[in-house]
Amino acid sequence: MRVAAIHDLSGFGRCSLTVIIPVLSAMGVQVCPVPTAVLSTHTGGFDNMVFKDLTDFIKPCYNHYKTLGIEFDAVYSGFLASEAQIDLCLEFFGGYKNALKIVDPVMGDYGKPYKTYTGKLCERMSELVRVADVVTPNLTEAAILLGEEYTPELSCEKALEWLKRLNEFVPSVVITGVSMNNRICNIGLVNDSYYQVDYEFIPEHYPGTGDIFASVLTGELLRGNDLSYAMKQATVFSQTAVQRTYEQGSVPRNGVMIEEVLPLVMGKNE
Ligand code: PXL
Repeated sequence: MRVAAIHDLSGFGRCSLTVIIPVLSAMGVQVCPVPTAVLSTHTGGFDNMVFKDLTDFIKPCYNHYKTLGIEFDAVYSGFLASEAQIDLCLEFFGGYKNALKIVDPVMGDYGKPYKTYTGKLCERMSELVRVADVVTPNLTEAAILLGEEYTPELSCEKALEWLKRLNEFVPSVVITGVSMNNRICNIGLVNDSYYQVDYEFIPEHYPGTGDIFASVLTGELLRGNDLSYAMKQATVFSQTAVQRTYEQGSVPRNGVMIEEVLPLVMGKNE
């Protein structure tokens, strides 16, 4: 299995490609990174980070793969560096019609867009979501996509309504980090079936958790598993990794310490 991963490369802080490559590789999937930007650190909590926009790189990279006849089983997009990258991703997805299309509409968290995300980029993310087979927003991103106000808690009715509205244009929808009914869970909708995977609340937030979740989800879907199973595996692995990081008292902005838990996703690579 081979995935084109259109995400940023942040050197320090364990998010995007620095977790996506090890997780998917451990699951037996070949990752071909198509970097959208190179950063010294992620955008969440370090002063004076260095940011190199790679918008100009994506089209020549796509053209080269097409010239070589390289095929992908999945195309998986995440953090984008500019509005123009929406069009470049649309071209990439359009060029691999048979690939599984995963859009993680990375835009923000806790009700706020990330530092580098402009209003226009957030607005245009909904165009990208429309070509996806699977979309994995967190609660903040789901609110932005739907033009709704972010609230840290959702009622069950609202949660289901949000899933259904996203499901009108994406076949498989997963919303992560939803607080409802005094629980925290990841919720999903596919073919009119609702899935909910609860997990234990940990009073700390680590950047990159969503990338880890979406990578395991992608790996499990590529193994031929259904969304419900993939959500369970992705939740359990993310939770275990976060728990281990929390127990070690690591600084949150340094990200999730996946190194020692990676063997847990290796499981059943035949
Ligand atoms: O994990 C999402 C993410 C990806 N890439 C960059 C980020 C973040 C979240 O902070 O800053 C650069």
